[in-house]
Amino acid sequence: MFTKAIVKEPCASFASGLTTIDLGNPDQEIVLRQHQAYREALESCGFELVRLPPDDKYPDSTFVEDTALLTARGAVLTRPGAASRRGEVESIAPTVRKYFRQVYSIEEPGTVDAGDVCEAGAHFFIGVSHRTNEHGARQLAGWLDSLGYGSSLIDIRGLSNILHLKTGIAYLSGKRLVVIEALRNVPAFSGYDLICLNSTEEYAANCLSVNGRILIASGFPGVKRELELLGYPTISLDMSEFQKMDGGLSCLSLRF
Ligand code: CIR
Repeated sequence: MFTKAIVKEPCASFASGLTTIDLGNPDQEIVLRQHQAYREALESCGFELVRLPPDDKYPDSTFVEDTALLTARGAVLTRPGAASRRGEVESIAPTVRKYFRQVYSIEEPGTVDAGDVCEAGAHFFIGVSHRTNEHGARQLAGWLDSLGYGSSLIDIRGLSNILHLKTGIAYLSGKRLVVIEALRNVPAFSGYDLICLNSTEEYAANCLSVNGRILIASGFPGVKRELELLGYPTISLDMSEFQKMDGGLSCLSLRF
């Protein structure tokens, strides 16, 4: 069970953050409403929120997930691949240190966005992407090993439709993963039960399994139905404005 989630409200400069998607500009009023609904959904799943104030210096800073990896045995502060996001780590570090005794850091020349890191029980899948480089992925694998966790590196640099590994996969429970078609045949996923999404529902791959429920982006009835048939209660959230900035459900919080 998770008990706490760190969230950071979207700042006024949110729309000037990084994006590769051409879905138009986010509407700030709707952004704030969607973030509030997200916070309320986490609270309804039993989370106590650690709420950090918006920070206009870093337009992407509401996507807190990328700045740290929190595990039951220790935390790792990352070094984001995008230079414009590096300073976000310094501002989240005191909060992470407040709750974790064991805190490691990714060092230069390594880069890691924790959106590339998918925890699946005692094993972690680490995406090597255009944000997380091999050096960073190996440093992270080393820290995870010292905490007693296994990991596998998955090269996603050839996949143009996903920014981070977790844009395309989510861990549900047991040996079950949600994956997009392009990741279906990844050798590291053999032995897992895969729920493979059809191409029109790929944005829903970034769902979030928390305390017995699954937060899912609204507008993807196929995957919602499939998850419910498997016995997972779902909570649907409108993520339209975060999607415009390449963000998804997992990116908006750090859960522990
Ligand atoms: C970025 O490009 O860094 C942000 N606009 C979106 C980050 C999304 N984070 C995530 O998937 N973990």
